[in-house]
Amino acid sequence: MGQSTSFFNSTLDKDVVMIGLDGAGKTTVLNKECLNEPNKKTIPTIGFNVQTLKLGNGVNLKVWDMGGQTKIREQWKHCYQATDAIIYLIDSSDKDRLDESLEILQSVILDLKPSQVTIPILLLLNKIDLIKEVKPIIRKDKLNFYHHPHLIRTCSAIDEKDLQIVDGFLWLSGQLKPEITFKDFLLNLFDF
Ligand SMILES: Nc1nc2c(ncn2[C@@H]2O[C@H](COP(=O)(O)OP(=O)(O)OP(=O)(O)O)[C@@H](O)[C@H]2O)c(=O)[nH]1
Ligand SMILES: [Mg+2]
Repeated sequence: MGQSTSFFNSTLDKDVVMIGLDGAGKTTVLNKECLNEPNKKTIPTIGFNVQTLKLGNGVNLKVWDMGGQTKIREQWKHCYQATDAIIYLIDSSDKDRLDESLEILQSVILDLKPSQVTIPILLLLNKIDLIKEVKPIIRKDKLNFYHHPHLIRTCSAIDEKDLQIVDGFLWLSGQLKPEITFKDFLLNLFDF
């Protein structure tokens, strides 16, 4: 009995790489969700920051916040080709770089390893507080997620009341939690 409790209560650690163009708000998201400090001042990330988010639902997300400046983007590949999930941030108020940002996301999706064909992707359209009129900015012909489960959310990382981001993180953790099959249940019950 004790064993089955620990079997079903065991916590998984999963890697999540957070990428997007410089200034999209990645570090602000990390500060908001992992440190509970949405208003903490940020500086451009050189390299990466990492924090573990414990959601209390059996999956701990180790979130790798990568710098988005052009030079640093060369380093993304080493991380996204080894990750369990991707969070991609877009600054929705930066209309001039929207196409560039979508093209980069598309190239990342196409560059994932065959073993990653179904890793989940959370697309956060950030800085929604700076937009007067919320219109759909992602056209289906501009972005193909192929077989990746994906969720698109609009959000504001500086807004303490914004629940869209945590909702996205919960969705990711749900995607990363293995389904417990009846066979697993029986094997655990009889201690195989
Ligand atoms: N108005 C508004 N500003 C935001 C939001 N999210 C982030 N910012 C601001 O945008 C600026 C850049 O945010 P960062 O979190 O440093 O961006 P980043 O994606 O980590 O940038 P790099 O580290 O250079 O890749 C900061 O001044 C943030 O306060 C948001 O939702 N709304
Ligand atoms: Mg940063």
